[in-house]
Amino acid sequence: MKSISLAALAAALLLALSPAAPAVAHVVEAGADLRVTQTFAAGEVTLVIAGVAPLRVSAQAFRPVSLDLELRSLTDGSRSTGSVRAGREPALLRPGRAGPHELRVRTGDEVSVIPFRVLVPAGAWWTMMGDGAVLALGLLLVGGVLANRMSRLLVGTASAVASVAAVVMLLKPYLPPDQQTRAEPGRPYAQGRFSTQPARPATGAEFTLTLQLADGATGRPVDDLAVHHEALVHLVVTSQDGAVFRHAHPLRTAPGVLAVRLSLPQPGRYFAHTEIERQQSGGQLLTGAFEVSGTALPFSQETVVPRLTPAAPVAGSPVTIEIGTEGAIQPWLGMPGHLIVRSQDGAHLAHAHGTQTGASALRFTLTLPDPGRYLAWAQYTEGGRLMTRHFTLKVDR
Ligand SMILES: [Cu+2]
Repeated sequence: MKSISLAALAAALLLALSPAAPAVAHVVEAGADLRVTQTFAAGEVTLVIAGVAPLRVSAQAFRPVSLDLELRSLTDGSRSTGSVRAGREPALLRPGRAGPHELRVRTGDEVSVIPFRVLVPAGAWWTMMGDGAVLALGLLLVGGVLANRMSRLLVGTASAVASVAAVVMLLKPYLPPDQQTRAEPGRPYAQGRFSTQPARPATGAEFTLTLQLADGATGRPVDDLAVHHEALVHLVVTSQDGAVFRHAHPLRTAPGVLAVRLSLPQPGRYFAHTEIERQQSGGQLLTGAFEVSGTALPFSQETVVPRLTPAAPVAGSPVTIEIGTEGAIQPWLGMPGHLIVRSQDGAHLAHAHGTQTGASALRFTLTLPDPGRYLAWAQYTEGGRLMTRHFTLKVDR
């Protein structure tokens, strides 16, 4: 019961101290599992992180994959290790104390480093109370989330709030000290630089696509990415003609550095579009291009004929796009369906979320700004498989 009253006290403090609640609240829901999707060469893996003491880390993947995990405190260097296989029981990791941590995730020779902050280790409220700096920071970070729960507290679900308070942990990249206290409403734009290793990838050969993010004002690495739609970054790679499409979630390998291994079947020019979202800021789209050499390898792309309303879409007004599916859809990246639409010239990329309509259809609504031909890909998970269906859209004036 003591923890409940402390939680209530903390929640009350949080209400007073959380002016930036909406910006924080969209990053992650307290009490909900934290989900971070990343694309390893071994396949797409969604890490699901729950609890704090211990931290329960499980993995979901379309293919069998096993991961070695190392949780490291950046405060005192203490470590906890474990391993997890996709679809199996979670690994249990034990953070030694509150504060910034890194979770290193390794499979094969790839390592991603996910920074986050453990705010309140269970059963250590008195420690927190004694640690003024950590407490103040924790209050600012969890403010929005707990404040949302306050009304629930008032209507009597105190235990729910207490459990939230006891296990609150935000998967929140740690910020350099001078940025921690600056809760500005909008951060400068990030500058993104795409590069490939090797510089000129060949068809069928694995290469690394790297995105380096620098702060538009300071030039320093951008390391305050918020998890949005279950990933730190969403990368879409498309061949200029739209025949080849990849949607990946690069690994954070160092502050401001995101990398993913790809292999592409067709030579020519490719576009890279990346969606990022910085803490306390809006979303941003970064665009790059690169060339692939070599000879074309066989590949195929599944297509679909969508139902459009109106049948002839017009620039500047919404079009509803309905895609038939074969069976029950499972959520992917937190949504039933995703629609990615690129203008022919690669200058415009839109990402819409779909709703399931009936047993076997997905519906998307979006507005395209300019007339022209657009390339579109609908993505959803069906029967444990990720489906990608391509179609084109002609938008009239
Ligand atoms: Cu994505």
